[in-house]
Amino acid sequence: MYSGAAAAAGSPRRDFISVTLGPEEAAGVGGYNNSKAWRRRSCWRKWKQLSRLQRSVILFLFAFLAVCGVISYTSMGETWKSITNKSLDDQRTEQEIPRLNLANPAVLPAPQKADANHGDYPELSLQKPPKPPHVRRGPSNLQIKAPRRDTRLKTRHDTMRAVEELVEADKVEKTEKSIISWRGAVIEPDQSTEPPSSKMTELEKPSPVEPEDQKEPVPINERQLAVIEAFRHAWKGYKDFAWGHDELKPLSKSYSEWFGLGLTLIDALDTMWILGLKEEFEEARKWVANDLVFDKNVDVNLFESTIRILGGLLSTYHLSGDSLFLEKAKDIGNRLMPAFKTPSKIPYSDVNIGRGTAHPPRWTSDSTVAEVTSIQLEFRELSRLTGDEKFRKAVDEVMKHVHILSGKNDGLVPMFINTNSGQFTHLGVYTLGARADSYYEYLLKQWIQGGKKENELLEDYMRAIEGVKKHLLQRSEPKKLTFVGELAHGHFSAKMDHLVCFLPGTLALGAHNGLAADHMKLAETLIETCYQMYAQVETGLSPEIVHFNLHAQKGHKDVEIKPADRHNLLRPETVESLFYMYRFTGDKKYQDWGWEILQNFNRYTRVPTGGYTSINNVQNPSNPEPRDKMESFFLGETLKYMFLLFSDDIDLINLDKYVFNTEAHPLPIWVPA
Ligand code: DMJ
Repeated sequence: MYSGAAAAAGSPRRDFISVTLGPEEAAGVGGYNNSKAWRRRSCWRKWKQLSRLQRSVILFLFAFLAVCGVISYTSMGETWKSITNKSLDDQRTEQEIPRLNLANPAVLPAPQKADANHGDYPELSLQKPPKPPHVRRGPSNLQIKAPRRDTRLKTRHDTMRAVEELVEADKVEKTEKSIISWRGAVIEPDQSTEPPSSKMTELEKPSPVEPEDQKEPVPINERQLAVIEAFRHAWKGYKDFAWGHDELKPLSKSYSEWFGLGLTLIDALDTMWILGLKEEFEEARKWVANDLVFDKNVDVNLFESTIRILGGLLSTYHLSGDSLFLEKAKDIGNRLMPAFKTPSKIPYSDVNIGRGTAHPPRWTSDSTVAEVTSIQLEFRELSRLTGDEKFRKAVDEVMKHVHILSGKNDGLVPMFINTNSGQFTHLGVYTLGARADSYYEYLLKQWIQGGKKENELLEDYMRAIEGVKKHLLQRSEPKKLTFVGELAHGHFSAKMDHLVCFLPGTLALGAHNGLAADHMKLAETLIETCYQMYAQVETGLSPEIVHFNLHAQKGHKDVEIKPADRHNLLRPETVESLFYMYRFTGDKKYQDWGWEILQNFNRYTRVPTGGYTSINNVQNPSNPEPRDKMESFFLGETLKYMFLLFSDDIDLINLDKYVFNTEAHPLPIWVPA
């Protein structure tokens, strides 16, 4: 027998449980009866023998145990569910990674020989990357907010980078929540380009991020891979021999300085982004973060540093969302402002960015018209981003001034303008080439940038194109190519700079934006001419300047080249226009022409140890006479436009959302179509 201690102590209050076993049960007397009926009866008898309190306590205990059981069952269920899901996720990831790996192009080809042609590019005949599963393009307009960690929201680099992004996304989750790393960019999640100023009109404020594009990404094709390969080859030369300097000298394996600001590196930043070259981008970003210093006693050209450095930093900021680039853009923007302190407000050509002083060239107080009128896209955008109107005011004033200035010829402008008087100088010479070219380009592009509202810009542009048609267009013999010549004091010259080949693209962009349809027709005839400037030359590369034959002569082509003009600086203008023409017409011949040009760059300008070089003689395939210099615009513009030309993805820098500055740096259209 067992009884509880309190019972044994004879306590009057029995607030404890006492279980008493009968003698038979305790001793097993009477034999073993384990029938169900006996057990039920026996239990019931014992239950009845308990006091009410004892029964309540037992019932309470049962109820408590039941509740505990239900709770633990539920939480076990959750645990199991998550374990099951996790293992499913793991399985999915394991299945996706190999598939994504297929989309990730194989290791890119080794450097090519200078005389390589397409047949010599076995590595470039890579399999077409399959559509990456679950990967789609992110918002194709401004990437001004931190991109979501969801790997499906990446841009078209996905074909190159999907695996890395999966890994990166995973890393990000495990590390700092406040910093999101995406393609080398370090982005603060709450960062926005919203300017602090309330002075901005609604339309001029940075556009909000649009809902992401739902379309499937367009895979990178073989020609684009060839561009990536070319870029990497050029970058290798720059990295090995000119890192952090302005330009590579690929033959002497050294570098040249112009401003001492890492010009090639900055010009190439957004190209790397667009091509999906993450590692290169990250490395370059580090240089910008740690080594790019503008506080230097150095004279820079206002125009060149605006289009290449300010433009490059702004576009990279927009593409990456990385505020480092905006900070640097502000810094250089501020340092360039002394250029506008002139009697006429027409800026000087040169600024000392360390001392804050500016001056014209030593031999004149004139500035170049194209230079003072092709810095507006960049400074206007800087104002919009910073909320500081001073940048925009300064450049708008120049445009307003030029708008009402006399000395134009049916909208065509002279090449020089005086910084003291504000008047055009060297009147009577009109060209769409050097010193005037991008004036026309920026009339249209500013109008587009600002949401097609600034009528004076449009008027000036339309009038100028009429002026071109009236004074500068002629047809050559024997092929009757329409070309843009020059006018000097009433005399027509059949001379055309390669620089003029920006015009077909600009005309096509205008037509795309609703301007006269005959602009598109003219663009089509002019791009044919620009192509012939390559095709009719022995190396298949255009010289810097051509002269067209106006009269048929036996054995003469349309294009004549003077000895002083037969160099090629790896310029972008024809490829740039091919890109616009392909975007707007879808005619594959433009891609094919660009492909020919790329192959000829590879044949005649590629330096085996890294880099590409400008050449002195496009007429001598056996010795094109390398000049030992790779201009920064080869990476900033030429290869970027090549890559875009070969793409069938209209959202890869959508032309209804971005406008390219004259150095091929895409800036947002303030009111996208
Ligand atoms: C670039 O710096 C720019 O495109 C500029 O507008 C003209 N010259 C070079 C490229 O040729």
